[in-house]
Amino acid sequence: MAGLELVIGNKAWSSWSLRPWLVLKAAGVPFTETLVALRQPNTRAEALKHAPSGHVPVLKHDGLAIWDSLAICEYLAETFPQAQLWPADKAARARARSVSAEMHSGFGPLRAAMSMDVKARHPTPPMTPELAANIARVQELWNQCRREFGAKTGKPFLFGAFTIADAMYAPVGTRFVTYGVKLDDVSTAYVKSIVELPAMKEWTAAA
Ligand SMILES: N[C@@H](CCC(=O)N[C@@H](CS)C(=O)NCC(=O)O)C(=O)O
Repeated sequence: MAGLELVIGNKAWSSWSLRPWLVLKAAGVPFTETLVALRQPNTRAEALKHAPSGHVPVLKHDGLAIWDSLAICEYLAETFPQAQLWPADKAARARARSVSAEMHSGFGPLRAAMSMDVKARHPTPPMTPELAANIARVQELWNQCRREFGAKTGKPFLFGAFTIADAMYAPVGTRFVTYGVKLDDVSTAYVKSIVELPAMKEWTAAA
């Protein structure tokens, strides 16, 4: 099997790159990184050298280019089944896919008002009704996943052990830290688990 190469954006800002990067770390497989510098005049041209979407992340493996964070995560789950990147239980897996897709396709106001900036600390942005609703919904779904699945396992992540769902929400956790958003107790503990993950620390240190 040819090596894995993940094409990513700057670690400070590229929340979409962070997600599959964490999943590769969770899978424990070696991979190389290629940087496309974001916010440059030639960013799109450089990204287009790797995939036709013109965006990062892109995973290159066995002659394939796979783009879009969630598609990459699904490919990794399929390629490395022993890593259990989705929960083993069918109901938990369905919920993990639901909340991952909800993150991938939604939360526009939160993403716009609080862009990822892992090392920085910024003032909490003005609380529009749309932003407040996004923050409330994230906490609601984290609480539901912890209550119905994760907490029962005695492990700290949404479904117990770290899965793709946690990778999808990791940059939301770091945003809440960066922008000083006050959270309920369950969400505070969950964010702490994300931030203290060795792979998350490694990404942040490299940012
Ligand atoms: N839906 C895509 C979003 C990818 C995306 O927007 N990537 C940003 C970096 S985080 C990017 O490529 N920005 C450069 C550009 O749009 O020129 C995914 O999930 O991977």
